[in-house]
Amino acid sequence: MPKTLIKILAKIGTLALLLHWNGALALAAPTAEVEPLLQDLAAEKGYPLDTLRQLLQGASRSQLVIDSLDRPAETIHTWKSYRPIFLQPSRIEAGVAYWEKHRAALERAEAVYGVPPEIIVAIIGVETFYGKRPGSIPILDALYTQAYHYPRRYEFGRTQLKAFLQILMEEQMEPAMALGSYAGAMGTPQFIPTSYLSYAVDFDGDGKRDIWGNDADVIGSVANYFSRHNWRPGEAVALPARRLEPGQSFYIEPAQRAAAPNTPLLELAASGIVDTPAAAADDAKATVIHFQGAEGSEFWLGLNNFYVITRYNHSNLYAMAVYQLSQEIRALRARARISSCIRSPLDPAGGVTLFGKGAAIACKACLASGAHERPRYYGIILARALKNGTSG
Ligand SMILES: [Ca+2]
Repeated sequence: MPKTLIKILAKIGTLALLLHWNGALALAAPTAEVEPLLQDLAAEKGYPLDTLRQLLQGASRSQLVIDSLDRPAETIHTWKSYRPIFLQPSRIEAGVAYWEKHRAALERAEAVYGVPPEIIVAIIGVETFYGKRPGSIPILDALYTQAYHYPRRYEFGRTQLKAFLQILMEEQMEPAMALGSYAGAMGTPQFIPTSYLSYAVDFDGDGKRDIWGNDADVIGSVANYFSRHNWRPGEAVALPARRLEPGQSFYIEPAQRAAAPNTPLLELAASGIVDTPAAAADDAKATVIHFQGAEGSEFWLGLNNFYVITRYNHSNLYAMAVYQLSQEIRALRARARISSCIRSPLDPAGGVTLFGKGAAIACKACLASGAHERPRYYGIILARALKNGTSG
C-alpha cells in the first residue's frame, strides 16, 4: 500500500478497520463457497441463515486432515496381521470392565433392541478402546476441509457437513465440543453425521443424543444401529468351516470386502463344510469367508448377523475381529464372575476352578470392574490360588 494512501487512511481513521478486514480474509474463513450449502439447508429445515453462517465461521482448512487423507492406503492386512491388533488381553479385560460398569444400560439395550451386550461392547472396544481414543480433530474442520479443499471427498464432505450442521442445530451443540477422526467419524461409536441423524438415540432420557460423553446414549445408539440393520437376536454370527482347496465347491479366494449371505446354510451343511447349522434359522443363508490366518487358510461361514456387523464397517476382517473380541469378552467375564465375583477360585463346588494365569486375568478384570465387594479378601484367595496352581 503506498505510503501516501496509508497517511490519508490513517487520517480519516479507517486504516485500523481496513487492516482488520484484510487480516480476517487471510484466515480464509469459509465465505462464498459455502453459501449454496447453507442456503439449501436453511431452505430445507427452516433454520436462520445467519445462525448457520455463524456456526461455520470457525471452520478452517486443516492440513492435518489433508495429510491424513493423502497418506497411502492402510497396510493391506491379512487376518494374521489384523487379529492381534484387536484381540489383545488389555482390550478384552477393559471390555469386561466396561460391561460391568455399564451393565444396566447394556441390559436395557438388549431388552429394547435385541442386541447382546458383548457385541455392543466389542464394537465400542474396536472403534475407540471404549471411548478412550475417539480422535481429537474438530469435526467441523474435518468435514469443511473434505467438502471444499479435497476434491476426491467433495461429495461425501458436503453431505456430511450439512448433516453435521443439522446436528449442531438440533442438539444446540457448540461446534468445538464435537471431536472425532480426520474422516469425520464422531465420538465413542465413531458415527459419521448421517449415521448420527439416522441412528443415534437419547438412551438416558436427558433430551440429548450425546455420543461423546454419555455412555448410555452410546450403548443405545450402537444397539439401535444394529437393530435397524436387521440384527436377529439369538442367531449365530459365524461358524468355523472345514478347510477348502482350490477347485472344491464353495472355495473362494481371500477377500476383505463383505458380501451378503447368499447360499442356503442347509446346502452348505449338506456339502460337508460345516457339521451342524447351530443356532440358525432353517432358511438361513451364509457366505463363505476365507482368511489368511496365523496357521494358514481359515474358512468361516458368515451368517446374517455377521453381515450386519459389516454394515458398521464393510470389511470381513473388521467383522471377525468384533465377533471374536465379543466372544473373548463374554468368556472372560463369565470366568471372572464365577471365579471371583461369585465364588472364590478355590471353591471346587463352583464347578469352575481357575489357577495361575487364568485366575490372574479373571481376577484383574473383576477388580477393575469394581464388581467385587471384598478386594482385600479376594487378593489373599488369589495369592493362594497362584501358589497352589498346577497349570497356567
Ligand atoms: Ca442422552
